[in-house]
Amino acid sequence: MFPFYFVTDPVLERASLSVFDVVRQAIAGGARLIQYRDKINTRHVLYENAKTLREMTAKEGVTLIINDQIDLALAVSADGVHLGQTDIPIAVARKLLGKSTIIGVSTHGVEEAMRAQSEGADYIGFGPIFQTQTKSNASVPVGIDAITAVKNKIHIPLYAIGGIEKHHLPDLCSAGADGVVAISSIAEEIAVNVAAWIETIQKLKAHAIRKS
Ligand code: 3NM
Repeated sequence: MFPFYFVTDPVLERASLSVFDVVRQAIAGGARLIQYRDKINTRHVLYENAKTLREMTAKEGVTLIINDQIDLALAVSADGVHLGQTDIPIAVARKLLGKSTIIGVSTHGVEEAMRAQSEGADYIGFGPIFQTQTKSNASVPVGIDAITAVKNKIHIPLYAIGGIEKHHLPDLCSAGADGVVAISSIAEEIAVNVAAWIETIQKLKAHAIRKS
């Protein structure tokens, strides 16, 4: 179980920082689960980038997930794909990708989460927990308590996403989040922040295990 899920976004890429630099920094900080998410570039550029990211992640034994595009995931032998609610059905994705490929799904409520699980998702993204500026069409924030409501109904891992800052981690972990995604709040110093977030989450989870 990876406590921190690193998702790429143009917010992270400044003039001097490419998507490769961003991912290199995330890996240096200890990220073991990376999603290549790019809603801007052409599919040709996406393919070239994904191919390079696959080489980089494979070398480090890091899991690479491709956002939305199943053919791209197949073309670069990614470990998985992350689907939104408006993408092709999970069952179809599963048929195309096979049993061992990871399929994650973005969900925004208990019903979507339960449906994702019953249709064969391996994990869910759940959010936005808080208001986010990073996703243009993000839905209404669900709040931390919604995590517990979802985790009471599903057994697959839940990654909390949307407007998450480091000080939210204790509440997110006690609500039942298995891991978190954060984009804007780790952007300033990616490697340093990813390392600090991972350490914090691991300590919180170790503490929870001791308590139970
Ligand atoms: N998906 P930040 S929110 C990519 O709710 C994404 O499904 C969301 O970025 C969802 O940590 C989001 O900067 C953006 O708020 C997360």
